[in-house]
Amino acid sequence: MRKKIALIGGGNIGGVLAEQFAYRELGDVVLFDVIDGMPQGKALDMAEGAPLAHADASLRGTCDYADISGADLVIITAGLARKPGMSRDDLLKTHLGIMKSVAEGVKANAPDAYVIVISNPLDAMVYTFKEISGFPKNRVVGMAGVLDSARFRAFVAWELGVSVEDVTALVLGGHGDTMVPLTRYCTVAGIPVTTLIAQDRLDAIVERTKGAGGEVVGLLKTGSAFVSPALAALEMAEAILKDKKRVLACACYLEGEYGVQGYYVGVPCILGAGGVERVLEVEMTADERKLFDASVEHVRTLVGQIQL
Ligand code: TXD
Repeated sequence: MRKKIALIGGGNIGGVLAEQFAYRELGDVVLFDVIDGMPQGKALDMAEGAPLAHADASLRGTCDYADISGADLVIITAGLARKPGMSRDDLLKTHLGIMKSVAEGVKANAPDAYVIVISNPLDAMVYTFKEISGFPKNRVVGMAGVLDSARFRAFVAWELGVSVEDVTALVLGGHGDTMVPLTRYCTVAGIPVTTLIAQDRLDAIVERTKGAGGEVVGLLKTGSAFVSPALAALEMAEAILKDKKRVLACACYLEGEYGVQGYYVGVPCILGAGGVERVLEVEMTADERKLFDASVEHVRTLVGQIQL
């Protein structure tokens, strides 16, 4: 019996996710959106391509929440993409209303699902989903750190001319300009990157990582990054679906860890069949902790603007 995966939002990221989930045979896919015909058309097109992808998985599009009934995994991209000049936080008001409707729809139709939230502003949207759905913290996680860490890894690999596969990295904190790429924990095949790249170049890579989302938005002009975010969510989804116990930087609900109480913040966690199975608390220098705390403060301020 294949897992049932519901994608709430059939836009840029939702479309890539639907294709990847189905063609990798990770489960049967239901693509939900509010634009009549769009999810149905996208799903039908991908389903007709399945023979060429040598993939047996069902794909269907819908505008009816009843069709996500019993989903094992739900991934939420509902909302609007950023336009040039817009910050992630600018999306807050619009997306609050959307997330409330999504949380009610998922709660009513897939009450036992594991949920990965992607919609921006991420730290506020994943918090909103958890508060409205009432789902336990292990079953609601935000996708940001895996993407931000991938960007950091790519920039380090390009700088050194090495395989991206050999670069590991952790980007913690909120998903915004205050995110904290921890250079001290970045290695190339176990070799600390601080011994391979000069500090000024590392600083430049940190800054590019923090601005990477905006860099793509500025180039695309009509939307934001969507392939790398989809692949980042897929990494998290596979960890849950296959019980891989991956250690990944995810937006997790903290209840005392890192001195944070009752907010979603990007931290390393163990992701498996139980969702967020454990939050890992890493040592930080005073400087790193100062940056992390500033990022947490930004999350607190953002969430403080939410009236549920
Ligand atoms: O790292 C991250 N978390 C970020 C997240 C990385 C990149 C993009 N980030 C955010 O994801 C972005 O700022 C958006 O908030 C979401 C989705 O980005 P995407 O590029 O997929 O946006 P699209 O293409 O506009 O798709 C959003 C879809 C669109 O088809 C709408 O019709 C639909 O969401 N939508 C809804 N679906 C369900 N329910 C409701 N109410 C709804 N409203 C809009």
